[in-house]
Amino acid sequence: MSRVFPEHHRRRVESLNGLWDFTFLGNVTTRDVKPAELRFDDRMAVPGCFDTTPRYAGQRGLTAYQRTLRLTDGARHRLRFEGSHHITTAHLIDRQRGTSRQLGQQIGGFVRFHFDLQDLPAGEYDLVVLVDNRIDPARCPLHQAYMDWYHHGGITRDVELHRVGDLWIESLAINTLDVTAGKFSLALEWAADREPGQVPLTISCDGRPLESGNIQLTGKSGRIDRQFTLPGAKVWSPESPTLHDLHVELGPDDLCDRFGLRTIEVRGKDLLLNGQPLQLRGVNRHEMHPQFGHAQPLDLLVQDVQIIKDMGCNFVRGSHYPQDPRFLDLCDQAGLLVWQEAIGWQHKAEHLTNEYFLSLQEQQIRAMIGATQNHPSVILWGILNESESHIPASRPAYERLLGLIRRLDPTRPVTYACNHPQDDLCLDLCDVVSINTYPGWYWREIENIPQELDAIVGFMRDRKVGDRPLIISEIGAEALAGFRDWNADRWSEPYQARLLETVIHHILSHPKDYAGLAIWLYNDFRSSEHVSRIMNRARGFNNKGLVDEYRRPKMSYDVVKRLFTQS
Ligand code: ADA
Repeated sequence: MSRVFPEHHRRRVESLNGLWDFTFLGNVTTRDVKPAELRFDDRMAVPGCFDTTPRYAGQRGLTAYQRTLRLTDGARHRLRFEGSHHITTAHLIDRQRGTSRQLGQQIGGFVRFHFDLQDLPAGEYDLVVLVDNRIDPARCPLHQAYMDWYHHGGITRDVELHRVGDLWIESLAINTLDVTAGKFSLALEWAADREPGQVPLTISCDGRPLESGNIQLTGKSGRIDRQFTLPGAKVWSPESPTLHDLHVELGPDDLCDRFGLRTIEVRGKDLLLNGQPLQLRGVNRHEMHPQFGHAQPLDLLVQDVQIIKDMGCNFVRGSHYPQDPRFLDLCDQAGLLVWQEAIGWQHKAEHLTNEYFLSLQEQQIRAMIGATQNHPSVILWGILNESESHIPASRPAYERLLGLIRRLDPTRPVTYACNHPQDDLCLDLCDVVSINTYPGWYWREIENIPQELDAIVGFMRDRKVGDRPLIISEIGAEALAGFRDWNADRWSEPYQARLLETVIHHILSHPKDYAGLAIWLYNDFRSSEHVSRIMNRARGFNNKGLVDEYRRPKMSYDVVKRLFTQS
């Protein structure tokens, strides 16, 4: 299940998770592969990362996955992937008739995509999915070798076969209009293979009907807008994360989603949740694990949410790509606020002025918002971590991408994490200013941290964005788990704990200057194999986690917990 609850009661959905046939093809060009002639010599788990299994650990190349697909009738079906890395090309083979067709290609991981199966007779097919985890800046500039995380390969999230028929729900957006009155809006987009005419529409919330009747649908696609009030409904907040179950039935199709009644807005330097000022206390989180890579089992997600909550956090920044929708489901339930970010890391102006790169970014943003916009936990959208926003030529990219987010979802503030506040040229395009900074680690000493942080507040004034909320979106130090000695210097657990104590004291005692803090970071993770990273990263890992890669706590864990929970 790609969510923690069933999304459909009426639409037939088959999970394609399981053990697929597999072969590692290596350094082969995708277009040279004849999918119907492939020989499979291994088996692989879906979802999963083939390159975390001992046999293929650390390998890069083209791979092929195969399984049988049964279509019970000739209706339109939709093959839905929640995430696959990094270039995914799907083919459908009809061995009886000796035909093969390419269904489509997806560039970039961490987001949902689908391929539709149309005009196919009922029967048994072979689905062959070519998955390429090579770093290929020309074809897939979203995944670059220099980035500070290991780019795992494989079909990493759930795969489902949906029978969508000839009228289906494309998307559903639910937004709070009035928190106290319990008023919300719903925008449903539908599509059809032929004009549907009159069809039944039923909308219910928490099992209670809100609307039931017939609706006239004209054309082959359209949108249905509604507003409803839930009298006496409880507001969603970190302290009381009340969720509502919405179920829409339209003709033969249906869709369930959950939502929470809450608002998020910016007023001056404050971030307001349900009208109340909020100080974010949290961590950055990478979807990484030595055994599972980016493919996160549900029990790992449950553990992560438990641990993050245990530390007294109310906030998680999903660095540096969209987090698994099931993680967001768990955050919705636990009342954890989330910064959901489109993939990006230290892109140069060369990328930010490149049309292909920007069109891929747009695709990623659309997919991210489309799949995760109803999560009440998501309070911020972010883009392009630490990219060249100080170069004049980059500004149009920021205008375009932040503008797209605002058009798709005007209800949430937008931001990007900047690591050069002194000369940034795009901060005025953000609702929330977010700064990554590493005093006491990459430069100067722990004693200088308060002064360095205050300098950021000064830079914001200089750049004329001093009137907006400021989040310190990364700050931290490496600590090798288990390394403690009397010097207590850099790389040791006590050094990290002392550095974070200084940071937290300063930020929590200046709530008017800092709307939030996201410590870098929750979990240790494997960095990229690129030599520039390995030379700066002991074990080839980024060790700035409060817990190690297996989620075992370091000394800093207790410090953060004490400081985040005491006030
Ligand atoms: C940057 C970057 C992070 C990580 C961090 C570090 O701020 O955004 O992804 O690489 O530095 O550990 O140095």
